[in-house]
Amino acid sequence: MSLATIPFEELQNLLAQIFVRHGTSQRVAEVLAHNCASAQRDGAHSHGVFRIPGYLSSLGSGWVNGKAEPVVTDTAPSYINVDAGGGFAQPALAAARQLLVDKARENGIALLAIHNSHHFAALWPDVEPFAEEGLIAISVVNSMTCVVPHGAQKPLFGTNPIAFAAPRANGEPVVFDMATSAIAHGDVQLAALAGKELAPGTGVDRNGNPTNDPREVLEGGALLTFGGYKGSALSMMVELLAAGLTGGNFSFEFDWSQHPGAKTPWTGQLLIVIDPGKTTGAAFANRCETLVERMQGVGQTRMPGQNRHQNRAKALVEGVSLKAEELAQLRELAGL
Ligand code: NDP
Ligand code: PYC
Repeated sequence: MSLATIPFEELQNLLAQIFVRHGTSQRVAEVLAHNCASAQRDGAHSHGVFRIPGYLSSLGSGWVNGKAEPVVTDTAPSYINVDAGGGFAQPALAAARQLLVDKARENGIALLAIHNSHHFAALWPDVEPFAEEGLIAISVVNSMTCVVPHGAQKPLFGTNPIAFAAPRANGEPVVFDMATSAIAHGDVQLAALAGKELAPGTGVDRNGNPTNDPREVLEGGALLTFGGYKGSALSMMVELLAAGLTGGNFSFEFDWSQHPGAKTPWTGQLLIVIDPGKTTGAAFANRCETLVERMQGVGQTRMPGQNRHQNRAKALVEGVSLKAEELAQLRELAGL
């Protein structure tokens, strides 16, 4: 396998061209391209350019509206609702973002509830920028039924990630972003492509028997939650906040079987943004720094988000790395 590199801006433009060519508006294309190129740049490969064929097949199937115009409703001093119009969640967030920040700064906390939306990406790009401007952000999104609730016999939950970002005085923001399934569905697909086994305790086959074979998980099997009943409770919480509260679909509530090629879960997303400037305690970013230093002091050498930030720093100097065949395929999809 030979690798290629491409400058971040160039990758972003290439992806935007592809999205427009496959049915999105320019605005939606730019938001999705930035998100996907950022994931590739940061080495978050399960949601980098690997996702492009899935985006395109969903767009081509008519399942997702690539030209949707989100409708933002200023519901209450700390509450915003957005109807994403059957389009992607990230343009819906972008449409409401400034109002969300203004409300968080005004009131100390603000909530953005997005429904009628498709989220096919990593979640950290949705929260990290808030921390870069001194705010704390938490987001949850539900996906598609492929995870068995703890102790149950059949899948019901989605892979349902939780992302958190907080500003830190002397370093990159503290960010984590994790599926509540034992492994993200995207990583199962990557493992299947690479012919790799899954870790024990990750998934079951179509008969509910434990399997380490990613193909058995993908072909009628399912995933387990991480951490047994604890991850299962968190996954339930994600369903309730991302779908139950926002007006979006639970992971089991949409039926894409009549849309061959549909890949993007039609669900909901919740974001909560907090202005730590309202605290009566010491400056939050300093408190965050203290905690990180103490964690490192007791031996934690790898912080969540650290790998991504290291990959990003490298990519900004050397270019974003991807497989040469992927780059060729992207150029073809862009009509170049
Ligand atoms: P990982 O298990 O790879 O990582 C989870 C978090 O733990 C990351 O913040 C990661 O930081 C951190 N981490 C990893 N290893 C260590 C370590 N040894 N020590 C300390 N921290 C560590 O992610 P998942 O597989 O759970 O999720 C992958 C992606 O899939 C996420 O971006 C998620 O949003 C996305 N996803 C999207 C869905 C959707 O519906 N849109 C559904 C499910 C998942 P780092 O980033 O630096 O590696
Ligand atoms: O990796 O689990 C996943 C996923 C679901 C939807 C988008 N990514």
